[in-house]
Amino acid sequence: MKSGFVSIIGRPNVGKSTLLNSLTEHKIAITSNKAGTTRNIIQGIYNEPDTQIVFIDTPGIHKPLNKLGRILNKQAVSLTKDIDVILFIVDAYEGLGKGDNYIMETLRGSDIPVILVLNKIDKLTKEQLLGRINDYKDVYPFVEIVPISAKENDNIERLIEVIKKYLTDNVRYFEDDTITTNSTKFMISEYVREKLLNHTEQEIPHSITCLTASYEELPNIVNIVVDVIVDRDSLKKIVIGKNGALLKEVGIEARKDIEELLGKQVFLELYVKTIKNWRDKEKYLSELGFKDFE
Ligand SMILES: Nc1nc2c(ncn2[C@@H]2O[C@H](COP(=O)(O)OP(=O)(O)OP(=O)(O)O)[C@@H](O)[C@H]2O)c(=O)[nH]1
Ligand SMILES: [Mg+2]
Repeated sequence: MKSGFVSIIGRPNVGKSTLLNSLTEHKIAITSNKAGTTRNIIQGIYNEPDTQIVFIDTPGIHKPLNKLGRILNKQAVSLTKDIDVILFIVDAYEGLGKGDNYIMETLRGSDIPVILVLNKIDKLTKEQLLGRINDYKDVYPFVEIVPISAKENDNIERLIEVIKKYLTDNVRYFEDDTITTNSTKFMISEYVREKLLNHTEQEIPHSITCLTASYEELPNIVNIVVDVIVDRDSLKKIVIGKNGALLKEVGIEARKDIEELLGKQVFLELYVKTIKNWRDKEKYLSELGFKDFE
């Protein structure tokens, strides 16, 4: 038996959450083409008869603009400690830049093995990929370099084999059928937020947060209410859409994912509410589950 904790860190939008889902073969974390999608620590568990790996997806490390951003950075950086291996994931298409250098600076001095994961190789030629490996290989003492495409499931099995070499425990932490430690209520609110991210542009997605307000399981159906919280009244109209069209579409799409998760029919209601500047208010941040731990 081999087991251990592995954290996935990197700049926003490099594909950390896509990788978590691909490693675990479940939709545990939501993903989108907008930087700043993940806002919480998300654990996904990989099980094999003789191996258990707890993968920890983190918010992208970036220059914080508000209190929420500072909390997210702190959470992500805290997960570079007390774990067995770090997967430092980069966007191989974009290549090495300030953001990656900043993260490597925070890793420097740590004795935890760091595996460089070059993602999005589906967008590169072989020659370009070799060039990228050269750019990164000497800037940090990576224990391994593994090119992958998280989206196309390319080289994921190889990545798991490489990770196994660095696992140090020999206990099974969770039952075999546990896929995440995040609560069902949290996952439901995230699925709704993912659909809203897909249907909104620019600053709007970042101004939205979701909270499962009620969850009632009946024999044949689960009744669920999710509050969609925006940080100013003017956004309410946009999120609801013309004659409620946007919210309706979000509801239909989210319900499909939730039904798949629960394996049951779902009745989903969405309510849009305003909490002014929630991203800067300690009180709401902690109510919404964003804890500033030190
Ligand atoms: N072409 C390509 N796109 C990818 C790949 N992996 C992820 N993406 C896309 O990159 C975007 C960001 O993916 P996420 O998984 O949400 O990125 P993240 O690093 O978790 O982002 P944050 O949570 O914002 O830090 C999405 O549009 C993904 O579909 C890949 O291997 N190839
Ligand atoms: Mg993410």
